[in-house]
Amino acid sequence: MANRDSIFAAPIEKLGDFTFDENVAEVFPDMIQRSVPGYSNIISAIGMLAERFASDDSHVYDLGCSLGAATLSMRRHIRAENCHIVAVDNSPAMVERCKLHLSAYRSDTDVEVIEADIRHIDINNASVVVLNFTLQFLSPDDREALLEKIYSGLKPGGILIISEKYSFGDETANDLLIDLHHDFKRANGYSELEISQKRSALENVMRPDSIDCHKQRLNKIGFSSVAVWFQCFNFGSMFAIK
Ligand code: GEK
Repeated sequence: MANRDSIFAAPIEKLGDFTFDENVAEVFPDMIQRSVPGYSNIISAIGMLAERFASDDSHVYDLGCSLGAATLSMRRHIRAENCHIVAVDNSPAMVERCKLHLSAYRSDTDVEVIEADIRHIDINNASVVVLNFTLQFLSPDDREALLEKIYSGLKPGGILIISEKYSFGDETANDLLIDLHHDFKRANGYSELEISQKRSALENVMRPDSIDCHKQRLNKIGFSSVAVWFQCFNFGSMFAIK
């Protein structure tokens, strides 16, 4: 069984910004399952979309791959020949564990795990690009530049799958969706202290955009078909096709 996340269970005197360090990597599967509504459904659907969109002799990117859950799901589903998955994360602890995790399963689709900043890697000949809860950790200025780079690296007909936590312009709706998310965390065994300390630690690190902001930015860059295909409370996932 995965190690249980108790990072914010005891009072922390000096609460710093959240980082993807060794402690987080160790409990990550438990943390993301209990914190992100719909995470497992999204991971399964990423595999289904990759099966449809991955083309022969192309690259598939998993940007901010953490322990490689999306990569594993895609690798299980992809039928295309000579498809190469590139999984990227800039946390050494995540990359080390991701490599171990992936090597435990056998597949015909090869995977390369790279420790790098996704803002600085080359993206080319791509049929599928996944940003599963990663874009939200970049500064607002870096988001558009990364999406432009992804657009130019995608083949025509290629797909970007982008899952995020959203903000909502209507204050009542926003507050209600945040409350429902906190209820979800309570139901999954997180205490009030854990919820509030995690919220503070994420405050400077994660600034969610609205669904409209995502759609407008993707359309402006040139993506043709942009749609939300999943939403639960203030979390969701979109696709954008070139
Ligand atoms: C999953 N996709 O399980 N360059 C590379 N990696 C980055 C960067 C960056 N600039 N910024 C953040 N990361 C995964 C879950 S988690 C989401 C993604 C979450 C990495 C960071 O190290 C972390 O592993 C990941 O993005 C975000 O499907 O924890 O809410």
